[in-house]
Order: sequence, then C-alpha cells, then structure tokens
Amino acid sequence: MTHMQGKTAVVFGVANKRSIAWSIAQKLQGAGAKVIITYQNERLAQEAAGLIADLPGADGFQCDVSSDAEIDHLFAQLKSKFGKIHTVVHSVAFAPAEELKNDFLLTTREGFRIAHDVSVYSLIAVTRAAVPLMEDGGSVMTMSYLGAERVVPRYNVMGVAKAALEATVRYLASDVGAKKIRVNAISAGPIKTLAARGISGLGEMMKELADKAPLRRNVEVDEVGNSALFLASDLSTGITGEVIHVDCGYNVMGF
Ligand code: 0WE
Repeated sequence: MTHMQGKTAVVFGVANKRSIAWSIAQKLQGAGAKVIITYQNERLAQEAAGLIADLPGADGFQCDVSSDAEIDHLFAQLKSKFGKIHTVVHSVAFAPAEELKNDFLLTTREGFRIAHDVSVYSLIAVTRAAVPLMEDGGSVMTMSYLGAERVVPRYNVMGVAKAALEATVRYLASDVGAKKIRVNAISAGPIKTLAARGISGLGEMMKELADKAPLRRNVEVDEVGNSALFLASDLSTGITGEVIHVDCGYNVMGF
C-alpha cells in the first residue's frame, strides 16, 4: 500500500496504543506517510515516545490544542522541519467527567465551555494553522459520534459539542475547498479506548449495538483507521464536508 507515499500527516489525540488516533497513525504510516504525533503535555511525552519508537520515521511534538500559542508554535516547527503537510487528523475530545454522569439539564456553563473549546474550537484553530502548510491541497478529518444526531443517555454536552463539530466540518469544508483541502468527520461506533473507560453502561450499550447493528457486531478500531486512510488518501478526493458513519450500520436502524 503506497497511497500516502510522499505525504506528511499530523495526528492529534494519541494518548496510548488503544487510541483511535494511534490506529489511524499506524494505517497512515503503513501506507507510506511520514507521520507526526502530537501529545498534550510533558506527562504524556513518555507514553508518546514509546509509541513513536514503534512507528518507523515518525516524529513527536508537544501541543495542547486548547492553546493558540502551542498550535502556532507546532505549525511553525512543522513548516521549518517539513515545509508542507497533507493530512491533519483531529481525534480530540473532552468534557469534565461530571457532565457525563448527571442529567443533561444540569450541564454547567463551564462544562459547556470546556467541552466546546477542547472538542470543537480546536478543529477550527488547527485547520487554520494547517492551511498555509497544505500547499498541495490536503485532507483534514475529525472524529464524531452518533450522540451528535440522537440522544445517547449521559453523552450529554458531548453530544451537543459533536453536533457543533459536524457543523464545523461543513463550514470549514466550504472555506478551504478552493485550496483543494477537504474536511470530513468519521462518526465511529463505541470503542473501548481510554476516553471510553469508566463510562458506566458502555458494556451494555455495546452489547445492544451488536444485537441491533446490520453487521451484528461492534466496530473495531482498525476499521476506523482504514476509513481514515481512505479520507486521507486521493481515493476520496470527491468527498468533503461529509460525516461518514463507521459503526457497522447501527445508525440506519429505526427499530
Ligand atoms: O466521545 C466519546 C467520549 C469522549 C469523552 C470521554 C471522557 C471520559 C473522561 C469526553 N470527555 C471525557 N471526560 C472525562 O473525564 N465517546 C464517543 C465515547 C463515549 O462516551 C460516552 C458514551 C460513549 C460511547 C459517554 C456517555 C455515554 C456514551
């Protein structure tokens, strides 16, 4: 597979080897891409170093996407080291834990602000910083979830943030399309990552999904990685502003 030969990809959201972003990074590298992994802070640098060592040719940089200064600094470094980039993978989301436990009605102003800042605004900021480096055109992608479209109990403010994220994908796609830059989202089915751990009832949700989904199973992280590779590659040059469901078909069912 050489679909990404000569292309450079920047991946945000690798926390550990179970991360969706890690699966995507591996698929991109396997297809010939030069992969840059970012990690949020010093504390996560160790974990990232171990992963980067497993990915031939990969590089790591620190970047907290909630900081404009860190985003600017990252892309300045990327410009001087690599000149141009072709792919951005945004696989970042956060809401304060309490917001995912109580009724949505109890969403706090601060919880709402944090969820939207980290999970939505960061895509705008990262895309804006990446555009000048995407001289050959490019592909930007983010991760969404069905809770953007329908009520998933306890997903709460993250559902509202994912709805805003999906709208953001469409507005960004419209702004950068003339530069041959595409912006899309993958709406993945539930996967047991670090972000999903400790979410009560996730096990039962996944059992129910495996019963009801057309493919009668849950999605595997590798399948999200493969779809991400498709969106990063020139196989998808006609697709932008889109939300692709990679969920074993669960979203199409009404009953
Ligand atoms: O987008 C997500 C999870 C994102 C997430 C997870 C956490 C846990 C730790 C965002 N913020 C936090 N904050 C924390 O403190 N998913 C699609 C996975 C997920 O999360 C749920 C789900 C599913 C599925 C929460 C409630 C119900 C279902």
